[in-house]
Amino acid sequence: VQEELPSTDIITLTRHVLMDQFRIGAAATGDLTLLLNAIQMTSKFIATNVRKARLINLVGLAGETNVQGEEQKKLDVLSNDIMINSLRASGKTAVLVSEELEEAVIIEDKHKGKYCVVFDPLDGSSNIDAGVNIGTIFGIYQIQPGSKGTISDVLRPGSEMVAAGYTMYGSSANLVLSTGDGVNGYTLDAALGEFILTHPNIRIPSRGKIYSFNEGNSVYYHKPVINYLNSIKYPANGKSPYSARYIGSMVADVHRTLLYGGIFGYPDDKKSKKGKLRLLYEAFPMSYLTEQAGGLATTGRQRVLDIVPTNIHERCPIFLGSKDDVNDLIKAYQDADKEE
Ligand code: P6P
Repeated sequence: VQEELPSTDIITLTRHVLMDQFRIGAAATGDLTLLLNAIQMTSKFIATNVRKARLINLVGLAGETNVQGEEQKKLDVLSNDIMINSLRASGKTAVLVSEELEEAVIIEDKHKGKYCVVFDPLDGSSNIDAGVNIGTIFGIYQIQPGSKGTISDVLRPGSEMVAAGYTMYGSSANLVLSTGDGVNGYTLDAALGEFILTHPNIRIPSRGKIYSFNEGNSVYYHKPVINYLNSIKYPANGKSPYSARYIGSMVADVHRTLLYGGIFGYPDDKKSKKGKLRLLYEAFPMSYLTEQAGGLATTGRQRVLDIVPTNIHERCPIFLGSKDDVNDLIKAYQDADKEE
């Protein structure tokens, strides 16, 4: 029996992005590839530390000392530090926005480049003690023509991003990325230290059978959301109801939605007036990826990627997923608004 020979036509993320850039004829200076290499490195570093944390319980709170007696940094602080340092050192960035930092980082001239990166270094980290998948989410803008790189370069609609992605840390590290021409998934081969193309051209099904909401907030939900959820939990004309799947880690819930279809939602409600998720480095990147995979992302009344941010940490309501499912949600808002 012919033994399974390892593939010798391995497509690494770096090679695939370069092929993509040349194929779409981008002004391939290689800058975006080098920036994405810096992001890959941070994902490998974070993956290693998340895995270690699970093994030797490094997840303690900042301020404690770990088994080596070193000053213990919380994983999300560690993840933020490696991203800031690596993105600065790449020489390709001008403005950085992190969920962990109150203010944007404006890169000093000698390290300045033409990209702005907005990111949540370790989203869902409150779940890490339970071994739930968590992740890094990032979005990339190019600075505006003539700009030296200021906060106005990131207070722009998500539709102006040139790339977005996430790395999910679970049994393996999965990096899902779009540079504006579809979505591809890569899995870290720790032995090679490379992200390998494993999910080429991810397309979200036009309709799914899963809804992903934290229904613990139902008592606060507004009418359109209540009506929509009832329509899939108690369907008319004998259709079978949808299944509920909610992990409580955005990267994991969105990853499943991209692959299996359905709808993920974190609505605004009577308790959270603008919802909970952050616009710039959670909603924008995930909406960008969803649209690039053939899905939709809305606040219920507006395309998420059309929103113009007013501050770097603002929140927004978000529903994303299969286009037929999200269109049903949008119709629930239109019907409810008509009744007003
Ligand atoms: P809730 C994790 O804390 C997070 O920021 C996202 O990853 C996740 O989608 C959401 O919050 C979960 O929020 O209120 O359902 O626990």
